[in-house]
Amino acid sequence: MKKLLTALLLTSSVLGFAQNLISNVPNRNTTSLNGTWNYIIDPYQTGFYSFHMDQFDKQEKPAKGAFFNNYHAQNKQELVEYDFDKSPTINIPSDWNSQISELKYYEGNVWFKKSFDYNLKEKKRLFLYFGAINYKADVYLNGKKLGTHVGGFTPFNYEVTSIVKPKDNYLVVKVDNTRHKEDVPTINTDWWNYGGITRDVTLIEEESSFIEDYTIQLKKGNANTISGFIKINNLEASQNNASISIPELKINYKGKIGSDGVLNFEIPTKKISYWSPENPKLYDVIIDFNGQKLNDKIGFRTIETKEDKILLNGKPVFLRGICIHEENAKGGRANSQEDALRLLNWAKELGCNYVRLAHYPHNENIIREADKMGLMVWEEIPVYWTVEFTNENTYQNTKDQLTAAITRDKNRASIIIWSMANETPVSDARNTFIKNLVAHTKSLDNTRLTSAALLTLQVDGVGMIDDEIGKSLDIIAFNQYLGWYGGNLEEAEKKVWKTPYNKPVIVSEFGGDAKAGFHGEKNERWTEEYQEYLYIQNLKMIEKIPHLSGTTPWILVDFRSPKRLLPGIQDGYNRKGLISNDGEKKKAFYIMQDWYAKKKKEE
Ligand code: GCB
Repeated sequence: MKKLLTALLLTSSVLGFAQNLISNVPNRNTTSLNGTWNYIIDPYQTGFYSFHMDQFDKQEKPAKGAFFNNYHAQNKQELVEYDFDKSPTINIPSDWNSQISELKYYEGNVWFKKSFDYNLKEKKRLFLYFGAINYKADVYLNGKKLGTHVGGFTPFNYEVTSIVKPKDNYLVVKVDNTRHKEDVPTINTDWWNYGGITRDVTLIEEESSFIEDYTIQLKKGNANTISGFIKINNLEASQNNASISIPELKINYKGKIGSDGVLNFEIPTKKISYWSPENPKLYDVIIDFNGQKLNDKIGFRTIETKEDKILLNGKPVFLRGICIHEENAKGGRANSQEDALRLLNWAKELGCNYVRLAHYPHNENIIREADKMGLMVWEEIPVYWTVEFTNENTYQNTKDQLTAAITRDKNRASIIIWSMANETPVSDARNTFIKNLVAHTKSLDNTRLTSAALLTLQVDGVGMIDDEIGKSLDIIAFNQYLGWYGGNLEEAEKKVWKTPYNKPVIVSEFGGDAKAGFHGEKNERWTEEYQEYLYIQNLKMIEKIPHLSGTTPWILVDFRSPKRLLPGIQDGYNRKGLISNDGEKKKAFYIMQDWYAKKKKEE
C-alpha cells in the first residue's frame, strides 16, 4: 500500500504531459536556448535505469547516477560516473548523425544538457518550447521531470514557472531515436532517421493570463469575412477584453472573451488584397488582450475544389510543384531561415508555385518563408507505408502530431493541403484510420483541403486511380514511377489512366535516380540522360491524366537514405533529386523547368 501511495505521489509530482501548444512563438517575448549544449552518448541508458532496470525518474529519490540530476562529485572519493560539464559539446539545433562523425549511423539514446540563468519577474510565467526533437524526448529542468514527448517533427512546450531559478538552471533532455513498429513513422522509411534536438529551443515569457492560440483566416465559403477564435490561457475573471486590428484593412474589432477563455469572432471586410503566388500579400495583424499585444503577418485567400478543379481565390489553379525533404544538400536536418531560402529559391527557379513538404511537418521557418514567397504548401504527417493501423496508441500519436502541426501552421496562407498519409497499403483498418484523421482535420480547420499520396492499381494495362479512401479526400493524389520501378518508357504516351472520382488529381511523385555528372545513353540507368528521358516521357503521359491539377516530381535535392546502398552511385543517397547534394542541377531539372514555363503560359 505504502509503495502504491508513493508511486501515485510520484506520478503526480511529475509535471505531466506536454501542455497546450502555444502558437506564433517567433513573435513572442522569447529567449533562445540554442547554441552550445553538452552531450553524453548513452547506448545502454545508464543514466536512465539502475542496474536492475529501475527507471530513475520513477524513484522517490532518484540516485545520483540519474543523469537528469546533473550531479557532480562532492569530494575526491565520491563515485560518480558521468559529468556533463566535462562531456563534449554540440551546437543545438542539429542532428547528431551529421554533426558527430562517430554517430553517423547511431540510433539510440543521447543526453543533452544546457545551463542558463533566468530572472523571471513576479507574476510572469515561463514556458519551455521545443520546435522538434526526434523521436522521443524525456525532459528535465533542475532535476524535475517536465514530461515525455513522442513524435519527431512537431513542437511541444512545458510550463517551468515554478522551477526556473535566477542562476544555474540545468535543462537535461534524453533523446531516443530508436525505431519501433508502433511509432509514426514506423521502422521502415526511405529517409535518414536523424536523431537529436533538431529545431530551436526557446523560453517564452508570458503574463499570468495570455493569448495562447488563435485562428485568423477567411471564413469557409466567404471571401469577405475574417473569422476564427482567440484562446486565453488562464483567463482571470476581471480581464476579458480582446481586439484584433488589421490597420491596412481598417479593421479594429473588439470583443469579450467568454468564461471558457475563448472568443469566437466574425469580421466582415471588403477590399482584401488576396494572397496568391503572384501577390503574396501578408497583412500586419495585432491581437490585443488587455493591453498585451501579439503581432503576426497573415495572408488571406480562399482554397476550394469544384468538381475536378482546385480554385485559389475562386480561379482554377494548376499546382506546379516539387517534393522537398527537410534536409540540407550536404546532409543533416534543415532548420534555419537560410536553409529554407536555399530550398525554396531552387523551387522558384524551377518555376514552382507550390511545394510538397514530404513526409512530415517541416520546421516553421520554411512555412513562413513560403508565405512570404508565394509558394503554396502541401503539409504532411509521417503516416508512411506500414504504420500500425490497428493500434489505438499509434492512432492517438498520429492524431497528436496532426493537431500540433495544424495548431502551429493554421494561420499560414501558404498551406492549402493537409495530407494524411503516403503510400499506405489498403485495408479496412487503414481506411478507418485515415477517415478519422480527415474528420479530425476538418474539425480543427475546415478551410483547407485534404489529400493523401495514394498508390494505384494496374488493371489490363490501365492505371486505376481508385483507392476507396479517395471518397473522404478533397484531392486525389498518387505516386507513380513509370520507367523506374517498372513500366515501359517508350510507351509512356500510350499509357491510359482512369479514375472514378470527379475530383482534382495530383501526381504527387514521379521520377528516377541519376548521379550528377554521370553521363551515357538514355537507356543507361543512373545517368543524367536516363533521368532526363524519364522526365520527358513521363510528362507526355502525365499531360493526359484525367482531372490533372498538379504535379510534384520526386524530388528537389538528393537526400540521405539508409536504404540506398549502391556503391559509386548511391553511397547512402537517394539520387532522384533534380539537384545533387553538391547543388549541381541535373539535366532533368531543365525539362521540368520548361514544362512548368509552358504550364504557366497556359494559365
Ligand atoms: C516513394 C516514396 C518516397 C521514396 C520514393 C523513392 O514512393 O514516397 O518516400 O523516397 O518513392 O525514391 O522510391
